[in-house]
Amino acid sequence: MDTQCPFCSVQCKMQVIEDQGADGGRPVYTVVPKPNLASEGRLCIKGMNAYQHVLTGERILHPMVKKEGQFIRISWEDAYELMVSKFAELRGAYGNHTVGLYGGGSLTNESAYLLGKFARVALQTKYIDYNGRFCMSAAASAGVKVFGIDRGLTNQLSDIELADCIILAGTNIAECQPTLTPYFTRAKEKGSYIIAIDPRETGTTRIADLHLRVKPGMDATLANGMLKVLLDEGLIDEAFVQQRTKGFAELKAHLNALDLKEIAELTGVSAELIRKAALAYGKAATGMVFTARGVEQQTDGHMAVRNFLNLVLLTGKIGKPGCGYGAVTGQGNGQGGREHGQKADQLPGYRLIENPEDRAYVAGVWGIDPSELPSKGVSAYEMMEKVYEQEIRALFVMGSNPIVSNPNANFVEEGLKKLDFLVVADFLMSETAQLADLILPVSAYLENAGTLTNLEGRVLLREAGRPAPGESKHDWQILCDLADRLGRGSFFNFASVEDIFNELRLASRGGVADYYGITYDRLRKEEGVYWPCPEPEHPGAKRLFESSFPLPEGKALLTPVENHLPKELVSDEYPLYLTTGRVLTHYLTGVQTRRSHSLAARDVESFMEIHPRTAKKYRIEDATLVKLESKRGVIYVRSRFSSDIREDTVFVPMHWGDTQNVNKITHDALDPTCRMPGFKVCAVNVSPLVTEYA
Ligand SMILES: Nc1nc2c(c(=O)[nH]1)N[C@H]1C(S)=C(S)[C@@H](COP(=O)(O)OP(=O)(O)OC[C@H]3O[C@@H](n4cnc5c(=O)[nH]c(N)nc54)[C@H](O)[C@@H]3O)O[C@H]1N2
Ligand SMILES: Nc1nc2c(c(=O)[nH]1)N[C@H]1C(S)=C(S)[C@@H](COP(=O)(O)OP(=O)(O)OC[C@H]3O[C@@H](n4cnc5c(=O)[nH]c(N)nc54)[C@H](O)[C@@H]3O)O[C@H]1N2
Ligand code: SF4
Ligand SMILES: [Mo]
Repeated sequence: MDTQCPFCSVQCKMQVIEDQGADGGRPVYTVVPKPNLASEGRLCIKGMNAYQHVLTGERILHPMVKKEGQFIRISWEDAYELMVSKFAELRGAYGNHTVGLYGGGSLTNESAYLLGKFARVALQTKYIDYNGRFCMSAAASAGVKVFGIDRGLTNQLSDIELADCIILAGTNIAECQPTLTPYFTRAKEKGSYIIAIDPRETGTTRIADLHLRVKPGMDATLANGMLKVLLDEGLIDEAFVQQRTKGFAELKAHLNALDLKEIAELTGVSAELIRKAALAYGKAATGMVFTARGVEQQTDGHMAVRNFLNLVLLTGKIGKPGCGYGAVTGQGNGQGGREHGQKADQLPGYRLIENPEDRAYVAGVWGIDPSELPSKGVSAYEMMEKVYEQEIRALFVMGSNPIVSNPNANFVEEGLKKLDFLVVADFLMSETAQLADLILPVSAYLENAGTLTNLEGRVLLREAGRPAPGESKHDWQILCDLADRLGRGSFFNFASVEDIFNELRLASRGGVADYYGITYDRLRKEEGVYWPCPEPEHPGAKRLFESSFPLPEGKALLTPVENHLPKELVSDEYPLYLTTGRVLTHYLTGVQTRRSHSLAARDVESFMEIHPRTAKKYRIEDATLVKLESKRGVIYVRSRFSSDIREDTVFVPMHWGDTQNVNKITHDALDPTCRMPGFKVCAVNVSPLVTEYA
């Protein structure tokens, strides 16, 4: 089976080979990495074992309805009938917007596109959003504002080794996009100076020459410090700033008024180290800046990213070899999944649902009147608030596990339990599926063909390696079947994924994320195609912004960014900062990787990373169970000592549910611009679970 890894945004190509076991025993699987431009033939441990959760049992193989607390097998016809009648009943009583849709960044472009169309055309609800809101919304919205376009990497991966200085801010590439690590080690071998910004030591900070152990949530302020040094030391690319940007005067006035000592205090990084980092980047002839969720999953994530983009622009380090910016996209189709309409405010091709021209264009492609298109809805967590308030009474989840991945998870769970009707389309029994009234079995990556757009903005075709097992169906098939039963079948008349892609090409044509020139034929012949690609003859855009930005006058936007404190600060009652994130072996809410025996064996439960000195203060021993508590709830995890984490901060990964679901304690404040939750900082207290042995 030729396929792509279902997990992160690198989308490593691989082959899974099935051999019949001896004497009719269990089949044996071998995984072989396949050369391709991004992973260069590497696979990480998750990719190597990604066949396990899909091929070895535990798959949901037929639709199931919940009766008296038990799931009972039903036919597809009965499942569809139930959905149609429930939706009709609720829409009749409460209006179209009582049904919400919740998508995900693992869906193919075709399924994500269809989900957006299904919401607007088949159900005519404004309530649709997806898990990528928690992932890419800060960087995406910053990219759109500052550059006029949001594409993860502004240049190719091969530019990394041409960069003399690299800033890795809140990104743990070594554990989260491991097959990309050699790009950075090669850069280092060529003399590149690498700066990592992270409150804790990780596989990535270990590669770095300089590690700034920033206080959680203080990245915007730290970037202000670096900008100030650049300005004071005359390390600004004046010509670039004048010709290619706007807003310098305001930014300069703002930076002049800042005090580096105060910044050092606020960020927990000494003025000396801030200077060192700024001088290294400012003096380098070429350089790249990367941000990921450490900077972005903050209540000022949008502005924090913009401040790192200020660094890029002031030094003119973009649009040429060895220079650029990368928002390191997370999910397998985190990039494509945010372009074609499963976001509350969006239509395909990165068009906007509130823009009359965009509405008219897409309505034309879909063959409806623009007035039939609903307006914009709300972001993912805000949908959960609407669920709680019972403004949304039916929810259809496709490709997410929201009770584990949303902040303030106890509240979210309470809300989902109030729903009149919860439908989950999944191939595994996630924590959210367990709450469902109806479960629809879907195909997994080995079975479902389609395109995915990797972190570079390169569209890749994933072919199906085997038929969908049992009665499971592809996500897109379910949407077409349902649309038909809802009386909207004529708008969803697709026989194959390629048919859907061809409509997506048209719907995106002329938009920011223009896929028109990309065809399945090309994708089979070439190793993927970069967007924007407006014509079939167009080679695809490998490096963006070489001569201008897609904004008025072709200029990028510089903006002053205020120093910003996290929404929740430590107190006597909650004296430590909690930050959250990932480990190498598990993926997101762990639904898939916890079901892979090789991966589960490496990290079988959650943990709390804590500095030994802090642990001593709270009477915590290494490798013992602890209770972590915030204003929202409590979880129980095992301690893990690390002298590499800040003493005022503890870290817990996000890959476990139930009593180890870290989102039971994270808080729900959102970034005012992009509605990203502040997953990366809240205040907690910790205590040993067992204080005395009998
Ligand atoms: N192994 C693995 N790989 C994955 C995933 C996975 O679940 N597991 N998920 C994929 C997805 S969807 C995503 S979005 C990406 C995420 O990729 P990353 O963003 O790289 O991963 P995280 O671990 O969430 O956060 C990165 C780092 O930010 C640090 N951090 C925490 N708070 C702060 C802060 O206030 N400031 C700064 N500067 N840093 C801070 C954390 O210590 C962590 O090391 O990974 C993708 N790849
Ligand atoms: N505290 C904290 N919380 C976080 C984060 C953090 O750093 N800290 N990170 C956030 C980020 S960046 C992200 S991306 C979210 C992710 O959060 P979730 O969306 O909850 O992520 P997954 O665990 O990938 O859940 C995906 C579900 O969809 C199923 N699935 C996979 N592929 C398909 C498919 O093709 N079709 C269908 N129908 N189902 C499929 C899987 O089996 C799984 O049950 O979590 C966010 N939550
Ligand atoms: S998890 Fe990411 S880096 Fe690892 S094999 Fe899969 S796509 Fe590649
Ligand atoms: Mo993500």
